[in-house]
Amino acid sequence: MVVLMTRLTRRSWLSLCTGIIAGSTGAAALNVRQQKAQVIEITVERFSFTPSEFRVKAGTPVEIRLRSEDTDHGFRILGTDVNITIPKRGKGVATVTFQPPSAGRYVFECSKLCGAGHSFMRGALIAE
Ligand SMILES: [Cu+2]
Repeated sequence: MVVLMTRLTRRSWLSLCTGIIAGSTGAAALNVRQQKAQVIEITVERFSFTPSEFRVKAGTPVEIRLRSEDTDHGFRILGTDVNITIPKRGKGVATVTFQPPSAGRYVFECSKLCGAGHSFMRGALIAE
C-alpha cells in the first residue's frame, strides 16, 4: 500500500477519494434495497430445480432458499461467485443472496456431481 500511495499523483489521489465517497453512498443505497429482498424458494432433486426459471427485479437482492428432496446438490450461478452446497434431505436449507447487477438471463446449475442426469440440472434467473 505504501508503494501504491507513493505512486499516486495528486490528481489520482483526489479521484480515489471521490470513489470512496461514491462507494459509501452506494452502500447506503444497497442497505435500503436489502430491506426489499425478494425471496425465492427452490426444491432440488435428481435432476431438476423447481422452479427452474423465475423472474426478479434487476438491481434488487434476491434471497434464494434451496431445499433438497434427496441427496446433496450444488447451486452455482454461472459468471458469478455464487456456488453453494445444498445439504441432503432433512439436513436443512441452503440460502444465498444474489443481486443481479443488470437485466439479463443468469443461468444456474448443479455444481455437485449427483448422478447420471447431473449435467441436465440447469435453470435460469431472469432479471428484468
Ligand atoms: Cu448435480
